[in-house]
Amino acid sequence: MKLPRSYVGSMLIVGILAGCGGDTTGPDPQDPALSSVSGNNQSATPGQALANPLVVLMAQDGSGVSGKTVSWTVSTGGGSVNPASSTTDNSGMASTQWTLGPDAGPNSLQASGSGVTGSPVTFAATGVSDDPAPLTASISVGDNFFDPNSATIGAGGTVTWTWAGSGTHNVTFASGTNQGNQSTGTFVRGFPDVGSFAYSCTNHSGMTGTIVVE
Ligand SMILES: [Cu+2]
Repeated sequence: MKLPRSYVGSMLIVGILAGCGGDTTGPDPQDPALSSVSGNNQSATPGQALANPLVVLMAQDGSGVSGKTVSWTVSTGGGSVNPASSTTDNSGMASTQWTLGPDAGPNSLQASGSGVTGSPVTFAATGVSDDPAPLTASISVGDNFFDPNSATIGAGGTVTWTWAGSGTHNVTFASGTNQGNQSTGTFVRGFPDVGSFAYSCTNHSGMTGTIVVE
């Protein structure tokens, strides 16, 4: 859109006058400004603390401002912060630790200060549920190794070993059901209890494996 020259000129004058102190509603341009430094967009298990702290910077004319209070308030997700209020250090930085709420999904938080521009600063984080361990695992019995030699299952799950090599091997635990020597076929064992269960083929030194039950 092309505006008449006289209109543009008058708008410029209005703008300059407004910049000279006519505006009393917003923060003054010379006020310190709050901005995000690090910690945004992390994820963690619901109910757990994020790995890294949230950090904001209070700056004025390019320099950090110390001794300013920053308030940290959880907006959504139902988590918590510690501390809920912190004071900027000599470099103008303030930080807190954010523990996410109990459910998977988005969480948000605001860092705010009074009499500063850029406030509040919004942080986001995501609660991500741990994948439950699978209830089955398959292990190949080779010559002379178990592949994989470590497997993780949920309590109550089962593991199936399948003889894939040409030699004769067994699956021997310290206790519970074992499989004697064979050169073909399978062996299935259930694991009702949490723990780490080592086993071996007693025919071959170093032919060992572990079942981890979570
Ligand atoms: Cu063996």
